[in-house]
Amino acid sequence: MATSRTRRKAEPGSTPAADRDRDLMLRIYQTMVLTRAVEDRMVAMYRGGDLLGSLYTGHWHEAIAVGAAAALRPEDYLAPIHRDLGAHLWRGLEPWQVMASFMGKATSPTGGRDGTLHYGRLDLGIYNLPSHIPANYPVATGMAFAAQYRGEDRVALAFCGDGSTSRADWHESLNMAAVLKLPCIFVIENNQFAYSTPLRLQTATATFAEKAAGYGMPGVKVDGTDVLAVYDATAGARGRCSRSGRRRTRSSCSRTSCWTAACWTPTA
Ligand SMILES: Cc1ncc(C[n+]2csc(CCOP(=O)(O)OP(=O)(O)O)c2C)c(N)n1
Ligand SMILES: [Mg+2]
Repeated sequence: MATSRTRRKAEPGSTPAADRDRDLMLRIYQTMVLTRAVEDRMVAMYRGGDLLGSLYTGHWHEAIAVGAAAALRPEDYLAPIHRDLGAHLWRGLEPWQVMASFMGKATSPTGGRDGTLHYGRLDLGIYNLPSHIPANYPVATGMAFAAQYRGEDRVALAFCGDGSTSRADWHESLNMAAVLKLPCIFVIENNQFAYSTPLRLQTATATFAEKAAGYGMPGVKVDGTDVLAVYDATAGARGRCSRSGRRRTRSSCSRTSCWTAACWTPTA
């Protein structure tokens, strides 16, 4: 999470923070802070033996989850993973509902059937995280297909980690989305490890963004701790994906399926 001590000048061509929508910036900041606060509390509860299942936090992923979710419209589909509580909170999930899920309460979004984070909120356009990762990728591809088939102006955005990119369903999803020119945005949260497997054993390319070219879609790499960079990259991808954006830019052939790779560089 960028702080005043780490604040740097805006990237060339990007809008300086001072010129942005103040209410939007405030809400993004509040949601990132809330995400960290909720997860800090959950860590304490986990250590105290108060949670049923295992706990993954989105520490240092807040800017990716919140920045990407904030750049979408409410009608767009979201397919988060275990690092993306911030996206849920942005869409309106209440912190107590997260706690209820991890404690297996009947009041949780899954009615107490899940003791971890496999909850979703269909009414908020958030689909349940399938346990096997990145099974949310084919789900997002399907949601984008549905939107395109129905002629709706909405996109689907799916998150995944660096380790998930080695799975077959990851590649199948990207290929199908690109071939069918679906309004889909794929975000890779590269935190350099998948459990104990380091990045160098996961991919032979320097970045995940460059893999996009192999599928015939645009790819960008941004600093995943820079919420404005994530927001801008996602907003740009959404513009290329959306029906109205395609009409505006007349780029109907090559840009209908998009990709944003958000990479996190450890600072400590
Ligand atoms: C198909 C599958 N294999 C293994 C797991 C167990 N698992 C849960 S999180 C995780 C690490 C995933 O690494 P990465 O995709 O880089 O995400 P990160 O946790 O680093 O954010 C693993 C192996 C799983 N959920 N699904
Ligand atoms: Mg990882």
